Amino acid sequence: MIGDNKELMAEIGRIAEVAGYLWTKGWAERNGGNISVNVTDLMTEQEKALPALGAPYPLLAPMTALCGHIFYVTGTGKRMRYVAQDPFAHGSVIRIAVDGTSFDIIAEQPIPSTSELPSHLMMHNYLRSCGRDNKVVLHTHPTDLIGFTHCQPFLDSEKITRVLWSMIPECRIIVPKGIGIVPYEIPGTLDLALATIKQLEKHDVVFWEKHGILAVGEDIIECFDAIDTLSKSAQIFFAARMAGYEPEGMTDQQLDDLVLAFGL
Ligand code: 2HA
Ligand code: ZN
Repeated sequence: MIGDNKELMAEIGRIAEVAGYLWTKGWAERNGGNISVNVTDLMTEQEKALPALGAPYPLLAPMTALCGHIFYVTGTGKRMRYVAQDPFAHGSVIRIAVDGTSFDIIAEQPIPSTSELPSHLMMHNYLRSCGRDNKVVLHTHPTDLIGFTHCQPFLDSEKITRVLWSMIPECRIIVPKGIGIVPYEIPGTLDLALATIKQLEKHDVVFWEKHGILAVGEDIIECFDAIDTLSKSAQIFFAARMAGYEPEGMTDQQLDDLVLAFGL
């Protein structure tokens, strides 16, 4: 039934496209990474009322800013390379209950959601409650960016932001709010979610020490582009280092000129 909804299927197609990029980039070993996208605005009233495929899943805390909202989420243990091929066999469409305390899977198959779903929903809930029109939470494992998080001096928001911004002008433009840092936490935990939400007050991209990257935004392609641009900067930095020299980086003036030129 939802397969007839062209707008929704186009968005699912963009999710599958990005899942494919995560795999081909080498950022999604085994079941690494997860995606959730708020698709409420793309659903008809009839689709929003689809019956649940099984029993409701309770949530840890009520998601008061997400009552009745609908998400596509990748499945627990599912591989990005297969999400790319068949998003409905490796993820599902879920609906948050009207009181925000549980969710139902409503399409297309009863694929249990990513282990990070409670964290993703807390982030969606936080961002919407601040009035940010956030639709996407994207988590992935880019090798080069994770590499930076193994080096203590770079586990500093200002320092890592300055280094990556200064490798190419696009980075300053495409990631204008810079990078938040979350010290190591066990994957999938409430502590990791809460520490990430704290960083989302100021940033749209957060580095998780020795684990991965989380980006939020209004559009899945833009979320991917932000991480991809940071990865490009990291590659330039490491390529220069491997060639035996310290990359000069853009000057403060050059970075500030971009703020004026692009109204950042
Ligand atoms: O979904 O990447 O952080 C697998 C993960 C957990
Ligand atoms: Zn991960």
